[in-house]
Amino acid sequence: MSYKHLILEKKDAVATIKIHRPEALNALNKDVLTELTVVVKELEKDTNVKAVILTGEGKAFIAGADIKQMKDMTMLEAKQFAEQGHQLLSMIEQSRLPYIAAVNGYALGGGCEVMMACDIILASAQAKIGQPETNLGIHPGFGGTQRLPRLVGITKAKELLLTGDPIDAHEALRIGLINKVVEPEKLLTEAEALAQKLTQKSGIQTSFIKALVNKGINIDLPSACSLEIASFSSCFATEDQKEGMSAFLEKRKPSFKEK
Ligand code: DAK
Repeated sequence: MSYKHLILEKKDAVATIKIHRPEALNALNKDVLTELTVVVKELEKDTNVKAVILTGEGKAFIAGADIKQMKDMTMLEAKQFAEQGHQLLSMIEQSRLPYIAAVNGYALGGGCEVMMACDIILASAQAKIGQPETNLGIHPGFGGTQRLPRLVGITKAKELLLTGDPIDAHEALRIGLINKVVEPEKLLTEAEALAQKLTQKSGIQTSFIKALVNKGINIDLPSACSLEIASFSSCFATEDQKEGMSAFLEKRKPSFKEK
């Protein structure tokens, strides 16, 4: 399928989605959200793909939800818009695939929320990250009030949400919001190297690990540990477990078959 606001590239087992609406700093309108939803579903089904990079064209990753489109929304339209965003972010979070956000510039509002739904976040040293919605007379609507405190703790989350002030990539790294700060010209190369590394893992384990962390963080520890026990034992029903352990003992690299 061809996209108006996205560029999709596939190299080996890595898919790169670039949001391409630079005239509006890649702001998320309904069309962009719809296209992102379609591409995420498409990649989920593509068994040749084992890792995804999400990035933006130009000086923004995503400068937020589209303010021009939101300005005259009714309450019902706002609810539908928020549900559309939440559905997309849940799909990324629950995807079998590891998503790497390569944050090339502004990641504000909905952009920060998309970023937080990804599994590993690399940010350009030029990135500016924040939840400025309060300055527009609203609060985050794509999960920002919920994912941000889970990632950085209540203290820092409230500061960012209440002030609306953006932070730079180094501060985002310091508070645990992102994984790494990268020089702008190296961002995509680093993201690609990381993605290639992830494609060498067992995709079954990638999806198990994502599910355990994402589910476990929202439930009590004993229940979460029970989930891990059940999941761990099911690893032993996979060929990848036999292959991984045989490869170690035979002093060779494993070749996982996703079985
Ligand atoms: N929406 C629409 N257009 C945007 C935009 C946005 N979020 N951000 C930038 N643009 C447009 C600008 O209007 C401008 O368009 P023209 O005037 O050229 O037509 C173009 O992109 C270039 O922007 P600037 O001229 O402003 O560029 P600068 O380099 O001077 O400034 C900036 C860059 C990122 C600092 C500035 O553009 C800015 O502050 N942008 C807004 C950032 C922001 O407030 N983001 C949060 C958006 S609110 C909900 C659902 C979702 C949400 C909330 C509730 N429910 C339904 C409950 C989420 C909300 C948000 O994300």
